[in-house]
Amino acid sequence: SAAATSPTAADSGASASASFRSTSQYSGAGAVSDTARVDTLARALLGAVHQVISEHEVTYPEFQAAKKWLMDVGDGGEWPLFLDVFVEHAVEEVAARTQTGTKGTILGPYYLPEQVQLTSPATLPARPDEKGTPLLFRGQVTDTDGSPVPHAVLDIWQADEKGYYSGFAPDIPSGNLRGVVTTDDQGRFEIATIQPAPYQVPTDGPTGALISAAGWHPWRPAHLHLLVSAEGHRTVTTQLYFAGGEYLDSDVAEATKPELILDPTDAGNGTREVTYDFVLERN
Ligand code: MBD
Ligand code: FE
Repeated sequence: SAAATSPTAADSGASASASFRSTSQYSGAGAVSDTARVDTLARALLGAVHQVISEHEVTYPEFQAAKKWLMDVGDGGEWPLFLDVFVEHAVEEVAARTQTGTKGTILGPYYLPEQVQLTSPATLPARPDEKGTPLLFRGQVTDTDGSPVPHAVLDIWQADEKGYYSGFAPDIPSGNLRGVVTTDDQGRFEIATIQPAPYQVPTDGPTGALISAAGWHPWRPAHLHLLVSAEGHRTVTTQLYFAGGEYLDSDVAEATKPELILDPTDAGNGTREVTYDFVLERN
């Protein structure tokens, strides 16, 4: 039934929080050790909050409601979800100022390390009855000079045909629609998977409550997540979207970029296929 397979906000929030805490490569506390920097950022952030309160004449009931909401986000384990949906894109845009090659975008809360290692041509792990349009995704990884990057690695993860991620929803086997694919000696890859559905922020938790109270929509367009890496190259964290898909122009996470839109064609047998090449900067 739908009730049995829909992840609750509390379940996916708790899983995303546990995942973030255990993935030290993305949660390095070492980033914040400079007193002057902390002073600058904490002052600026609090100043921005004070400015909003003053400008919009925030009342005591509104302040107390905000306090309760912030506590609920923590209790529900939704900080990774909330911050990746509403804040990460701004951090990524700053990082992008000094990056060339394939455009990056946000990592999001649903990355899991140490997934099954595959060699191109690869098929992502899927249930025997996995729903969704088959998708053949192929391309080549080169460096910014156009030279192939041999044995580059594509760490890929995606939602299923209902918009749910393995590891964050009940009833989906762990590792489903996740894999770490090594390209051939010319950087070429071919990955068989299915087209994901759009992702909906859980509506039963505090993040969903804010979205609904503000009259926004809770959707991200359908996307594939990728970490593309190779020895001696900067890792690209990105997502690929689908031309013509819903919510492309109104992503709640503001993480789409025109360069990241796939336009698969019909391969004739109900399968869709698309080529997308990645460009990595050398370190
Ligand atoms: C997602 O699937 C996602 O990619 C992001 C960035 C935030 C929430 C859910
Ligand atoms: Fe996602």
